[in-house]
Formats: sequence, C-alpha cells, structure tokens
Amino acid sequence: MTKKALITGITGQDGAYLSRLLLDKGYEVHGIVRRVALEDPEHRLWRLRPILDKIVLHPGSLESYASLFSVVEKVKPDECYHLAAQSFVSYSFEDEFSTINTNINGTHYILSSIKNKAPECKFYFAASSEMFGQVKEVPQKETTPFHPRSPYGISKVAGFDLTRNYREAYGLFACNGILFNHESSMRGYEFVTRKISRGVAKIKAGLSKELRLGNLDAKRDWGFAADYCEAMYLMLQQDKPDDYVVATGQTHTVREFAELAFKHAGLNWKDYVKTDETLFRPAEVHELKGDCTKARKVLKWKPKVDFEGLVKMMVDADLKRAKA
Ligand code: G4F
Repeated sequence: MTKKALITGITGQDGAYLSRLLLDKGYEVHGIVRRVALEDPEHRLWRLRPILDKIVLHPGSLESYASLFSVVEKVKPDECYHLAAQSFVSYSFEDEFSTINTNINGTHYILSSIKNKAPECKFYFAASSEMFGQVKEVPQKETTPFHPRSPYGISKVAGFDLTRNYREAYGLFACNGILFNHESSMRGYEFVTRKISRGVAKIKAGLSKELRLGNLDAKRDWGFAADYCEAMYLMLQQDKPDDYVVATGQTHTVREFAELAFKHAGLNWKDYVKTDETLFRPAEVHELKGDCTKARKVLKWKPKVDFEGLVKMMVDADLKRAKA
C-alpha cells in the first residue's frame, strides 16, 4: 500500500528536499501551508514549483489547533515530518512572544492531533543544535546538556521535550532530529550562508559593492540540506523511535565561509565584507560542532557533501542566477 507522509513547513528548504526524496520513494506527499501561500504560489511556493502537481497541499496554521487537527484527521498519515517553525534566530529576539508561542504550541497541537487521530503515525520533530547554545562540551552529542541562548532555542528545547514526552507517555513513535546548520541554494536569504553566496554573486555582477555581516568569529558545523533530509527519513524507518544528532563534525567560522565564497568567485573577501555591529545578536552561540556517531552507527547515515563542496555549490548556483 502507498505510504502517506504529511510535512509541515513543506514550503521551506527542507520541505522541498524532503518532498522530492519521499516522492522518489513512492510516497503520497501531503503538506500543510498557510492560506496566503496558496493564494500567492508564484512567490511562496517557488521551491515546490517542479513538483506542485505531484503533492497535495492543505491550508493550515501552526497557530490553529483546529486546522492541524482536521488535516491529520483527513490525511491519516503514516509519517509526519514537523518542520514548520519561525526558524530565524535573529528575528526570535525581535519577537520573542510570537516565536515562542507559535513554535511550542504548533508542535504541541500537531502531536496531540496525531495522538488522537493517527496514533500509529511516526513523527519527526525538527529539533536543532541551537538547543546546545552556550555549549557544555565540544563536540555536542545526544547526551550534551542544553543551554539555549535565544527564544528560538528555548522553543526548540520545549518541542524536544514535548516530542520525547509523547513517546514516553503515550507510546508514539516520535523522534527528535538534532540537526546542525544545513544549507543549500534553496536556503532563505536571511541566513548567513545564503546571504554570503548571493552577496558574492551580486558583487561579481556589479549590482552591489559591499556585504555587511555581523559576528565573523561564530563557528558553525555546516552541512548540505539534502543529506540531512535523508537522515530525517531514516529515523522513521528504524524499529524504535529515538533522538539523533545530525552533523558533519567539521566546524568553520563565518569568516572562513566568506573567504572561500569570495575566493571561488575570484574575489578577495577583505575588499567587500564590512562588519556591522547592528547585526550582532544579544546572546550568541559561539561554537557548534556535532558528533553524529550514533546516526552513523544506527542509521548508517553520513554526510556526502563537505564544507568546500557546499560553499562552491551555493556560490555557483547564485552566480548562475545572477547571470540569468
Ligand atoms: O545563518 P544563521 O542565521 O544561522 P543560525 O543562527 O546558526 O541558525 C540556523 O541553524 C540552526 C541550527 O543550528 C537552526 F536551528 C536555525 O533555524 C537556523 O537554520 O547564523 C549563523 C551564524 C550566527 O552565529 C550569526 O551571528 O552567523 C552569524 N552571522 C554573522 N553575520 C550572521 C550574520 N547571521 C546572519 N543571519 N546574518 C548575518 O549577517
């Protein structure tokens, strides 16, 4: 029988990669999107454009229990991937209340709907390395204590706990994917990697003269989004639900990302990058580096794209777009 997958946050980078992966595996793919997205497909559904006729979209909102409940009741999915969230860390400082309310309630609503209407459905929660925040050890693994440093991080810790509690209290097959930063040419412009790759392309095309960035010393463990979506899928194919760190184990500064991105386009980053104090965060996560030994062992997962490959892939895609 054809398996049904339900994806919240299907319009984002991960939703786009995960949909393609599940379609390739023969799944019937359903997604929950805000009504405004259905009214403005050109702008809001651009990542899904090539597969729009192969997926089923349902209007719904993380803020509405009734809307999530009714989609779960209608679709009765075999697997649910809960990716939707306000996911931009900087913005979470500007609007703590909406980030915390939407992210925590949305996760709670979808878990409760599944428990009531599709208890056999396997559930994936997009937890985050932001939960480690002020890190207690390097590298971070599943047992590393959390110390979130942003409203976004706090909301993800609550989502993690809700997911684990639904597993332990109600027997749901519920997994947390503690994903480290994962990027691609479909990443939103607000995140630093895409801001850099697009900035490089605009400078190269003569459309811009500089690139303003915040903290260049922050270290991140950056991987390729498509690789990470494969790990999400693998978590739900195991015999038992569990929590997994997904990362490359390699860490680089924002400065190193910028340096390599400019170099790949034949430019010197020092001629264009300006530091802008207004882009610094009130509390920063200084060093993320993941230890994904468990995912490698149990899921037989490993990243296929390394840091250099990722930077070049993103810059090449934006250079191509700038020329088009
Ligand atoms: O690209 P970022 O905005 O990603 P961040 O905050 O690490 O969060 C991303 O990864 C998390 C997983 O760890 C996800 F949960 C989350 O949803 C999101 O996908 O910033 C990366 C680093 C930060 O230290 C930031 O301070 O880059 C630094 N940075 C320096 N200049 C900048 C900039 N970040 C942004 N967005 N814009 C800048 O101009």
